[in-house]
Amino acid sequence: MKAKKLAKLLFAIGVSASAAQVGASNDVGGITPMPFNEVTLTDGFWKHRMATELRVTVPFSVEQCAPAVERFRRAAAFRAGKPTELPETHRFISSDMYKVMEGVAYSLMLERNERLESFMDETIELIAAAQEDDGYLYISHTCGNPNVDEMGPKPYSYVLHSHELYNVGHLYEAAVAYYQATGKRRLLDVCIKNAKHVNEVFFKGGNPKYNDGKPVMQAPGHEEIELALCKLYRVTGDKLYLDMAKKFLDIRGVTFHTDGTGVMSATYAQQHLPVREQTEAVGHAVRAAYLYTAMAQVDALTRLGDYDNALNSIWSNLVSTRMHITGGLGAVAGVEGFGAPYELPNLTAYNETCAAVANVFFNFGMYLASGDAKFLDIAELSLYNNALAGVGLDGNSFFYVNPLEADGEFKFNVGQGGRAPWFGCSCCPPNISRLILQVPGYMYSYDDDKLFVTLYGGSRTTVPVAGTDVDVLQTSQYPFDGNVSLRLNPAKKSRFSLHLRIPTWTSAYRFVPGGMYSYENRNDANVEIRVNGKRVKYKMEKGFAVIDRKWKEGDNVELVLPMPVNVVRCIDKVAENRGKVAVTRGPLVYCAEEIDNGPSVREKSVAVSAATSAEVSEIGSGILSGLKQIKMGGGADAVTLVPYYSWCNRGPGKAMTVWVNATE
Ligand code: FUB
Ligand code: ZN
Repeated sequence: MKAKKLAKLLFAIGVSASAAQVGASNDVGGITPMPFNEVTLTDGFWKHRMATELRVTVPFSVEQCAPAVERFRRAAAFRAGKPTELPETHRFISSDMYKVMEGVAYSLMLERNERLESFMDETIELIAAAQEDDGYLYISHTCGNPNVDEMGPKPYSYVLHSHELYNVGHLYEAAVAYYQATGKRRLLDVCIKNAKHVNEVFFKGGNPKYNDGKPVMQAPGHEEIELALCKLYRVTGDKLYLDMAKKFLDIRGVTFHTDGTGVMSATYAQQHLPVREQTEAVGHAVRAAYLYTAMAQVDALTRLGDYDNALNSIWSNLVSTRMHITGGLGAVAGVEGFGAPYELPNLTAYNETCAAVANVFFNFGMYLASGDAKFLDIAELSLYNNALAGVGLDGNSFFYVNPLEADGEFKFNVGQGGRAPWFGCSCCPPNISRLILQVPGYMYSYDDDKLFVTLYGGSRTTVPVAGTDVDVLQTSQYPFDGNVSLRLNPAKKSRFSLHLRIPTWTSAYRFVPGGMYSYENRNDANVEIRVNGKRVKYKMEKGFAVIDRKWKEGDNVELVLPMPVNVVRCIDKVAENRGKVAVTRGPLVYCAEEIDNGPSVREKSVAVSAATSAEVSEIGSGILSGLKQIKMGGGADAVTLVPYYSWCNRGPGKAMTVWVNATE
């Protein structure tokens, strides 16, 4: 791999140039994404969201971390033998803080902020002081006040539910990000020490303090460390961490099984089969999606393709039987996970924000490994609908669960009654926050003489393609408008192919891959591409329109992705959606809220034919200002719809529905 490409790839996945020089020598196949901090948002949707993210969400999240930071302060004092109250017993509040720290690190790559950097450095010192000399890091056991039912009596004695490795996995991600942002390696060293300790205790044994000196040899109940170890490998170049990631994957479902029900069932933690033999998405959705993300990464890094078949089967199963139209995963509340095929309730849908975030990570990784845009369709679906619904437009109010219907009552005490500033179990807010910060990194990628534009939005970047640097300036109001303009400025005239993603939602019949959600009206509008004003023919390859030519400075490409209002019918097997339709426009799923439609909104009906006369207009004032609403139907059945991601931003959540009764 050329040095420049390797350096960019390393950076994109968590390595600064200096780190790349220090040790990382691993080559990674497939497509290279442009690092998010090398893509400047210039206008439009993401520029706006990013401003709220940096101005509100990141500092707000830091404030919300205070109780988690306090635990570390106490643990540090405890270890130093100073008088202190014991830290509150908690399985994974640390992980929420680590995710906040990861987000802070990303924000520092976008704009320097001394206050945030001080928060990081001070917190890192507390973490380092709370770490045991042998590398162990988990406050409740270190301070001798574990909740034995949740954590076991001793370190690593209840790996199924203790979250010891889940926590440190998030720490590794934060450390890699902070090293990438600042070059400071204090936290990275804490993680290296911890990872080496985990390797000894889990795979070698010998220390009587842990599992009587025998190797624990058990995969953690909550996946996360596997994908984090891939990041640690990439940043250090030390193959130990990749080997550990693969070992944790390969012992899952092999060395340990539970045989209970609910959270004690083997499927709950994806341990019912060796992972390479798994074919269906089962169990806890966040765990599952982190697992699949790690499998894709380990496959890419080892080039063994061990999990290829499993991943493709699981993906097909997911998108054709177990995914809501919003890209939501994990419909069933009790297990925060997948139910039976087609078990996709609306009012009681769980669809945790974290699961949607993980769905983006998983599918973007699958795209990078395969070059197939069908994975981007799912990443985009999940991003613009379920994931974004997880954070309010104000930037500091959140949803944990994301149902597709609401009646104004609290269902799980974590969402439907309204957005919340934070949660007792607050995994979701920092997850959506760290995702938004990385979105510019989902816009462009490249591979030798191919330049891919994968997500549309006002932005600028410089992509190394075909031996030259190509400056790309994109103008677009996507996802509300399907016109995209690209000005290409290669440093020198060069031949390369421009790959423009043509989303599945532009097709005549289908909203997304998977066969569950089809257009009821035929979507006959055609995609058009012009180069310097002239319409061009293009070939389609893996979901991309490919234009192969010699490009020169100032070439202008216009892409038109028509965005009519579409009416979507769900596969009949989903009992809840029979006789109903959903309304979509572009990648956005719309919903009808009580505030626009009255309290009986869930009883309204729309005629499929009303889509052709639907009015699309920009909302002029209020918090939804700038968003496009849809009005369709007439009389008692006139319906006003807003993007699903924007629901419950105008006062507490009342009635809402995505699936509307269909009269035809
Ligand atoms: O267990 C840690 C996190 O809390 C999970 O990822 C979420 O589903 C929630 O249970
Ligand atoms: Zn969550």
